[in-house]
Amino acid sequence: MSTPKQFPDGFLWGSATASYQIEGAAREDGRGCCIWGTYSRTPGKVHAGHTGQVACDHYHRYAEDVRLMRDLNLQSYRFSTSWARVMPDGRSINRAGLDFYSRLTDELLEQGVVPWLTLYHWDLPQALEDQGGWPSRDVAHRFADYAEAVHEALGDRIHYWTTLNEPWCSAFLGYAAGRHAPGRTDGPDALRAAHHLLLGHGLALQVLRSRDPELELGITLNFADVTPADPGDPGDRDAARRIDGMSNRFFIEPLLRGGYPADVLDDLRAVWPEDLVRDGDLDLISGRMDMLGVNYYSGNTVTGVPPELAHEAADAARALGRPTEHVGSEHVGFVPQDVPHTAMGWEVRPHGLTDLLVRLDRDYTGPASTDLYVTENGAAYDDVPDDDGFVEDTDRLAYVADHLAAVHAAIEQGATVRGYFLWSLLDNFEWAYGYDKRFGIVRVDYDTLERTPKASAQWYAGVAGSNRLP
Ligand code: GBH
Repeated sequence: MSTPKQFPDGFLWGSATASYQIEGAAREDGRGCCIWGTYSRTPGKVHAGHTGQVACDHYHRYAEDVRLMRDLNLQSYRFSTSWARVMPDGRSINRAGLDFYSRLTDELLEQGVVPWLTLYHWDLPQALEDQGGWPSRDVAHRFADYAEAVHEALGDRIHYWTTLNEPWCSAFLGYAAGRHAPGRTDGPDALRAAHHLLLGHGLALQVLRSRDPELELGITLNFADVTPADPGDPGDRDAARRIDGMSNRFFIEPLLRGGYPADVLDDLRAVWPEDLVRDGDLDLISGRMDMLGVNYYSGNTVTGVPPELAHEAADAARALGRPTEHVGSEHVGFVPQDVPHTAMGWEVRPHGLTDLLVRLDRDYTGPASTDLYVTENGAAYDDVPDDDGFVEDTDRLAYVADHLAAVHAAIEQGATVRGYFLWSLLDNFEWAYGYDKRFGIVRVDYDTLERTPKASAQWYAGVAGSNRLP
């Protein structure tokens, strides 16, 4: 018998969702169209032609969902606001859209659940994509205006504000690989998007800070556990440096060290737009953050070619014309490991989360006195409901338990981790996979829209209620 793992006092237990993935009501109360609406209606882009038109119908069922959170002992709820609901054309304010988030916030507070707001979880108003999207610098300024509008409506009741969710995905899956909305495949545009997302973060941070110095402000990034296939092989080590550079350091370094990593800029020199970064941008981007949100799911073992041949190999990969998110490192190979996988095909690598949190604290957030929160972690598995809709999801439960043990280990090693948000509260629209992949600890029956907590939810309620891992 091992002893239960106790978490620090005040550790924040929550769950997370995102607007486009759960709300539905895509045409209600003046909501504008967003890039995921357009993308999901484009044949061949999303599994089985699924869209977010109805999703979990959270827009109408939010009160029931908040009660569910309370019943599950959740202390905090991380949700995102839909820019196109608040600003249907990306510019002018839609009062009815803001009212929904106001009702949601009131309901959360009434049930004793701390609201944690994310301003952007991938659903750019289509009108702004039509004007160039994130590769266009103007969108960063529009984002700051949007942040101001949301703060004007909710700032009196919400303390935790994160600007962006996973800008890596928006930039590289959306504009380089084309596997996410808006489905474009242009390397330099993806880099423009990445920089303008960060700039938008910096501008929004400045607006929010000046409106209320008491807010807890930050951003959420996705991180991957990257290891070389053969640590003794220089090509493999270089591949790991590159993928770690693009997936992890490309965003964290401008935010917390004031500049893009030199080795990554070097990898990108053939595609980096010369005029992209203007004077003052990096000062804005590196504005003080109170917290960093860490999304962690998995990682990769990578292999390269000898460094002297890397550029040739990248050219060859590009010439094959297969769009990839790994801009500038097209030649890197991914070596599947003989470990358990989730239904997404992602490797289960809990130890990577300990290493990541310890590294972030030591190299980035610790020195800056920025708190770490795990803002997403969870897994999709092929759930089998019984006749009552109950799912005995031992696999998901084990995934979460192992990753919570990894978080606990990082805290024991000194990392300042203040909370954990499980992805996700509900089964929902899993982007390009539609409703085919289920991440919820609560099952959603997409015919009746009925919610049924799974075994993992009951278990997680126990953890959240006792502040310790059994
Ligand atoms: C998150 O993104 C999103 O924020 C959320 O909306 C989504 O529903 C959820 O995850 C589940 O997909 O390099 O081995 O880690 C996930 C971001 C980035 C995670 C790419 C998987 C590739 C596998 N993903 N990553 S790995």
